[in-house]
Amino acid sequence: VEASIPEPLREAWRKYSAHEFTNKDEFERELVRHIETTLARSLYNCDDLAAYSGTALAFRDRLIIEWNRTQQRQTFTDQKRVYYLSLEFLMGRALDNAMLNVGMKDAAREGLQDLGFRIEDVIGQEHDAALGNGGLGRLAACFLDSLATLNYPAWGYGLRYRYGIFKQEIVNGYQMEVPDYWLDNNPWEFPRHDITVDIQFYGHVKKKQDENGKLVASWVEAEVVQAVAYDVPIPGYGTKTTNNLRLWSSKASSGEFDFQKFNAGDYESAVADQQSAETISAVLYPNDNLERGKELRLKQQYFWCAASLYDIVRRFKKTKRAWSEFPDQVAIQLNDTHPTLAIIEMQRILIDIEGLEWDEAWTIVTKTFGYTNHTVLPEALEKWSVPLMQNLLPRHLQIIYDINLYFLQAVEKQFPNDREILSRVSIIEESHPKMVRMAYIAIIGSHKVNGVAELHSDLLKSTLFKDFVDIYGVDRFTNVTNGVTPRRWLHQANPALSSLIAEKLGGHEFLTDLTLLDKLEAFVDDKDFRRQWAHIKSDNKLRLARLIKDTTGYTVNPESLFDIQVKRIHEYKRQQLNIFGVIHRYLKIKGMSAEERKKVVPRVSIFGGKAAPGYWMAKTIIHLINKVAAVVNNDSDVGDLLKVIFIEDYNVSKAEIICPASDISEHISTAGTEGSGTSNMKFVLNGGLIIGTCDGANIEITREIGDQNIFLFGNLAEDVEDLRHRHFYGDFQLDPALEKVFKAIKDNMFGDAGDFSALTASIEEHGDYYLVSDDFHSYVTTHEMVDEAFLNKEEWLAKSITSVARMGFFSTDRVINEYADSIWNVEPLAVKD
Ligand code: C3B
Repeated sequence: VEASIPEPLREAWRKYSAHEFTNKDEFERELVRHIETTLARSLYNCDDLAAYSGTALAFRDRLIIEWNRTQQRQTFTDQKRVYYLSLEFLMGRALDNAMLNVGMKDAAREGLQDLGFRIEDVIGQEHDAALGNGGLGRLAACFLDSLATLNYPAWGYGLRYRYGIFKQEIVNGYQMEVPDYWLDNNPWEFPRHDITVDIQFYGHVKKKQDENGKLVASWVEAEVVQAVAYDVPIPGYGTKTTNNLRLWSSKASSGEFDFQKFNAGDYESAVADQQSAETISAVLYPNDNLERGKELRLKQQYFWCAASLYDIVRRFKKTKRAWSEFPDQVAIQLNDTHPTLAIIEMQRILIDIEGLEWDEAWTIVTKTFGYTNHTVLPEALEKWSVPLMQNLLPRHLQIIYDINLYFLQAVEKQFPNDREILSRVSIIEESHPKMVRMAYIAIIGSHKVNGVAELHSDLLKSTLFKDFVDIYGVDRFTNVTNGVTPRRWLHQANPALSSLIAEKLGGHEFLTDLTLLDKLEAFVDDKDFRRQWAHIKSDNKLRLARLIKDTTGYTVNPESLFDIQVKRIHEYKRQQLNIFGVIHRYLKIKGMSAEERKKVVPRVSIFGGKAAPGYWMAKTIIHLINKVAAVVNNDSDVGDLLKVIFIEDYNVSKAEIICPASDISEHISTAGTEGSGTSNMKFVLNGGLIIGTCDGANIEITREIGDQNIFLFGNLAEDVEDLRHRHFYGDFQLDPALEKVFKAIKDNMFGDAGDFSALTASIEEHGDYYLVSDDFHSYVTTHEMVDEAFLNKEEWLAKSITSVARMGFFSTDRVINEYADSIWNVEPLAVKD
């Protein structure tokens, strides 16, 4: 059925077509209308939540009007589009972002005030959309913001999890997980019940003849699950472009499969099937940098890849172009290996369904895909067991075997005298059971592979993917250093600083060209400017102190040095190094005379982050932090000289309060383990200094801001392997200061020492894989330098301002332009006002 209205009837449409509100009064009218009609409430029963829902609906109308226009424009011009496939989108709240991006926050503030509401209270009602674990998911969210802001025709594709990342509660110092049901009252999604795709699982493969007598494979007797699209509008900042994030939800197929059961009277089991279909998109796997090989996870991956590809192919086919033009119209970026099956699915569509020859199809596939690697940690690299894949996706496994065969034949030709390279680069690992190495498929099936910071990309080339550099040449591998969106992480999170900068630079242009920040350096010596800068930091620290008081009950002195480490809890990120350093500081203060204590720089050590529910060591670290907090914070001997805080349930909206409030933040991973890190960028952009190892993007941050403005410590990546090797052969000496810390723990200073023995043993007895002891001395002496530096307020301010001025490189706008130029080959779409 042709759904498009014929030209003669379009006049009426044009006349009545929806318009967005453009000022405070129109906003108020829309708000009241939504409250009274959509929500069926009135001025007699309108609380903050209803005001939030009404405001969100009013802004949603605005977004969807622009969304419609953007989609029409993109369809009409039919330029090449980018599709960003990510299993995680850690979006956080949408309302504040929407208000700022469309430039209507002031109007909304006044409008709400007229009607009796404070905008902060209204914004605070929104539930975070937390469809991600950590850095990888948040990066995807920042990318969407930049893609829209820069007017790229781009879509995000993900899963609509019923439960996002769990909520963390701390009970007696332990992490407890509570499900996060976030979908109630979520006004930001549009269900598209008309956009569905049937997705197959299980079954088997039959060869049959097509109409030309050619043998083709066909995947038959499979179970079918339906994917339903939910669309989330993504507004750009200061532009009319509103892109689409399409999230798939699973449901039982209404097709034949169930019908037979219903007709056979097997009602209960048909309903049970429905429930089992719905579990596919039920929950986000809560692991960060860890893969566990569960069948449901593989189902999620295929379900989402297949639905997304079907959608992309359908859009392409509408244009009636030749298949060879597919890579000129479509760029697909794989956010880590999670969507690697999209490569196989594309090849399957082209050869089994569209009837292309293998080589022709494979050329199209490799020109279309790009793959971003985010980690070198071995436990995070995805492998799927062959029997599992055989059962769930029989046709895909055949295609994988074929790809591998052709690939290995070519390698053999290229390196005729090297037998070992074949087993090293084979997609199939010859283990028991055999495993499919997803990263290898991603490399072989893409035209570009990139890491997320220079060191990381170099490590990929020299270690993990070295053989592939030999095979394909170094040009297939590139680096695109991560960034953050300055809209959320400066303008939204730190409005006062954003205004002050705008005042100095004569406008907010820096928000879309972050390199303009360099003009701030001219004001470093301006006394008045420094005072204002310091004042904003104090206010932000007060705001965080209030959050701490409200959530932990502890009172902290906002004059103290705020030292913050917030990120997923992981041994490689080394929160244990931090808490051991805190214990060291505590013991030192305890041993001081009253006179000596007067010289101590008061400090608040703030932690936040979730541990994967099954990651026992990470949970032990959280437990230790909380036990140390309970002792230190109640020690009247120490008072304000040291406080330890664990902020429960760290998430995006808390990060927006935390990042602007640091004096110093910690990015202290074992060198060579952190892909990039992005919170390092958020903290510096908000005027905090950082202490860090020579790892990930810390190195490039140092290069940009100058090594006098950062506190670097610890062993270098190039020395890590050697140190580990030496530990392995018994060459290990526990650092003497760390030994004292361990003694305090073992003397039950922080409760039952048995609770923490695994943690100390991993260092003392099991080889100290993360080099906590090796870096301890350098870590604590660098912290002494931090104290010293903090005493010189003027010098510290100068460092803070200079650093912000030099952070222009770390915007995701720069990142997206690099991907667009060097990987996607797409152009922004011109948008007229
Ligand atoms: C993360 C890395 O751990 C970070 O260093 C990096 O900044 C971000 O990705 C974004 O590139 N990462 C993650 O959050 N989850 C993974 N499974 C792998 C990497």
